[in-house]
Amino acid sequence: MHDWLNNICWLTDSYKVSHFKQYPPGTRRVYSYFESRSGSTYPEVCFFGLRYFLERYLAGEVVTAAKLDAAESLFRQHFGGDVFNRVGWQHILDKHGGRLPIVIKAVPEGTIVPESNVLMTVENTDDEAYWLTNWLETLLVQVWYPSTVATQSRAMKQVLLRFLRETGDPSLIGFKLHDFGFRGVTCPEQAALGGAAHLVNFQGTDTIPGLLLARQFYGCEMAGFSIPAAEHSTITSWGEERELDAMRNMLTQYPTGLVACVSDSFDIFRACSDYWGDALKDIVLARDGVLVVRPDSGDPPTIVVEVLRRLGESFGTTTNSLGFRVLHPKVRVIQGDGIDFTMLGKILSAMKDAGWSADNIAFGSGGGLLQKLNRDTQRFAFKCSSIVVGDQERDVFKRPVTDGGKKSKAGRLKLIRDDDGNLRTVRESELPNPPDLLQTVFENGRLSRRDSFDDIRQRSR
Ligand code: AOY
Repeated sequence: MHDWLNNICWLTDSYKVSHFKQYPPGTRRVYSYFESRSGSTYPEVCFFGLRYFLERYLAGEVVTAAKLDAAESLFRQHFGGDVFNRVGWQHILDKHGGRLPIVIKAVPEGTIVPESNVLMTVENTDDEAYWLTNWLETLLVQVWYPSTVATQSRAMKQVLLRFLRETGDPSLIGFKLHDFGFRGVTCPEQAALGGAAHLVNFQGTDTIPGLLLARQFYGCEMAGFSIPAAEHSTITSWGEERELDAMRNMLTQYPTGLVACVSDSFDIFRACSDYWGDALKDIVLARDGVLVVRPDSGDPPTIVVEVLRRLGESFGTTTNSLGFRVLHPKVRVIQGDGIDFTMLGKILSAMKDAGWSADNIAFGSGGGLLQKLNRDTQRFAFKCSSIVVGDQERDVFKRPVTDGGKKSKAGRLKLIRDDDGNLRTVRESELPNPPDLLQTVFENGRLSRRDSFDDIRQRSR
């Protein structure tokens, strides 16, 4: 029951079921590649997540007689006729023991690749399975999602690092952007992929499935960390007249370490000035730990600066060597409402303009981190660039007059580092040197040794 989707015969688009009859007669090889086309939102891509798709859906003896029977029956109803290539799939079962006769090469995960370069190539290894290469497009292109999350989270890291360098301490970067996104995605599998992708660049997360994916598929024992934190229900359930007691309770229940408390349930300004900054001030200062105050409504740049002003007024500040103010070390702020790439820069700018170091704040991001993006954010596409028909190899490409930005590359491709140190896509035939950076990750059902999460993080750094 839990494995109801797990059949490669139906992890594709319906029309692809019909494509085996549509290639030129005599086609023996179909070679396709995956890229982030030019004009993407972020100029360089962090490639991440392929191992999950390969191991979860494509590795091993994925074709069985039972799965072929089930697919044949489904497609007979779906198409109202015998469109399904039972003979072709039966060949994979009989001749290859149900392992896919495909070779996939890809850039190592975590590599930062400028847009418009090959990231992955796919080709059949058995002449009879020429139709299988692009059957796999649908599933393989889904790597767009973890790659786009990793790409955008890395771009947000660059913004944070710029402000930390200008106003504070860049060594704090690992916990400056916390993943709040689980509830805003469509399903636990997406949370796992997006959550793990964010952890390529950061160490703070509340998205538990991301940890599990990093552990299960990339061998990372514990990829991310969190702290005790309030939500509105744990504060508002005390009633407005006892909000102060709710906040005091947070400090006494967690007498040491970091603790975060959402503070806008009724009046964020009263909470900062009268509760944290007055009634509870001595407890906060006596605590062996850090109180993190969380506003959660209003115009984020305005509210953050005002919260800092009030906390600074009550708890005091110091001025760092760069000339920016830092709150008393027992008090910090986390802004988790409205955070996306654009808002992050606006808040940090407003803080800097008001003389505040970025050291004072961390951010939480949910929808803006895991959901407010799509395949067009990085213009990801998978296209055939070469075929073999009979004994003739031919270039394949598209070049629509209606959109020059959609033209695709031709030929068998490799990714190289050129003399200037830049990554570039050239034809495979263009000389053995420099060497191809694409590595074989899947060959006839078998996976290559996986990258560790640490290696992936190191590449992205
Ligand atoms: N978590 C830091 C630890 C996490 C959260 C998760 C949606 C945290 C809040 C916090 O401090 O306030 C999902 C919203 C918030």
